[in-house]
Amino acid sequence: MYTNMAAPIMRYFVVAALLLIICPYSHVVFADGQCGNSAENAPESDCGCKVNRQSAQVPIKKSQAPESSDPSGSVGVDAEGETQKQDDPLKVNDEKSDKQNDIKSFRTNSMVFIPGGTFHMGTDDPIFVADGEMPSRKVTLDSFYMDKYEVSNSEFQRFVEDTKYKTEAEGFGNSFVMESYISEETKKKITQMVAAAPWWLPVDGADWRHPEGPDSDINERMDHPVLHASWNDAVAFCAWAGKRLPTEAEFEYACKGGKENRLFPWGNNLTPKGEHWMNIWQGEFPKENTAEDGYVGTSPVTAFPEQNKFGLKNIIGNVWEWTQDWWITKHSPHDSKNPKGPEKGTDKTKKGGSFQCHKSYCYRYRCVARSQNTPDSSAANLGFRCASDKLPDYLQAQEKDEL
Ligand SMILES: [Ca+2]
Ligand SMILES: [Ca+2]
Repeated sequence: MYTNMAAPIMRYFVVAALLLIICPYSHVVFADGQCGNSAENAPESDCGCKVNRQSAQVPIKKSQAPESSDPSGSVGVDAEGETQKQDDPLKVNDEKSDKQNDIKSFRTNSMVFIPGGTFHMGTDDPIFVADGEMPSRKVTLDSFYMDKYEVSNSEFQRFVEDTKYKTEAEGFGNSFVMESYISEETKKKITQMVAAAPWWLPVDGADWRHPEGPDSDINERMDHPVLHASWNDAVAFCAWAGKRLPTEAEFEYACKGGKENRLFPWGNNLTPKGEHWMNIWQGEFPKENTAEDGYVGTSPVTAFPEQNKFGLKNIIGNVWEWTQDWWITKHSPHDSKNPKGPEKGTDKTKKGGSFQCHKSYCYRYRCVARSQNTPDSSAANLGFRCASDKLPDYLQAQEKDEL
């Protein structure tokens, strides 16, 4: 997995050179290709946009060893406002176990109907030019169905139990986790870091059952999104479920919910009615995660209000979501119908941003925002949901039962 290092290293040099051209007046050159003056005092970070299996990895020198004093992600409040212990950032209180056990069998595989139509994909007012957020172009889509929720651990467990599927992260033996979410014990065993994104660490034994490494589990997070699923894993899950991944155009159309020139699925107000409608990062990134939205890490896929008229939850925020499309940043301005992206490529496109996104750094919890990873990559902030041309038979039967 760490072979063929020359090409990725060259890619970073080329990207860095381009950024110096693109961002000549910026104080900050972001590792993931974004320009911005607003974060000039912040260290580089990118929500994992460039954490790929092919990324150049270098040994950690003693002086580069992850700091144990970084409090980000280690203190916060959960949805009920309970303070969490600093030494165990993601563990919920024991009294919640009964409730959590109840949701182990809770299904979150329902789909919503997205009526076809024409919309403007992308924007002529991009925040991140290098990401290819522009231009605004007219796209027409047929009707389709979209999962109402991100795929949960509970749903993914059903798939694994049924098929004995082994994820790519399990095969490789590691996956990427942001440093502040990793226990001190696990950090001590990490010997490599990603040259271009040192706050992301390849953790041995991190996989969908162990999101922060071998000493973590999902027992109390069965209704949270599955993490560490590669694009290939996501494709396999959706096929098992009688579905497929959404195209990028479908994802963005579903996200925009019929609104034009708006940042978020519901409009431009970050906190509509004074409430948090998505799981992102509050506080000073990356030093402090105040979790004003209720969550230091991921939230249940059912959390927060429906984000637009289609009834979708967490279509932005919580975890990044894979789409079908290969990544490209130069888009045709011409009208298109049911676009599926380029024929081939090296990276797949992901949408929606994650709980690790903050405006000062990864302002990508917007419908037009986009990023990419290689299809074998996986991380602790990356998940997916499925789409479908038709409602699968078992969901049709389920709908009839509910009538
Ligand atoms: Ca949050
Ligand atoms: Ca999401």
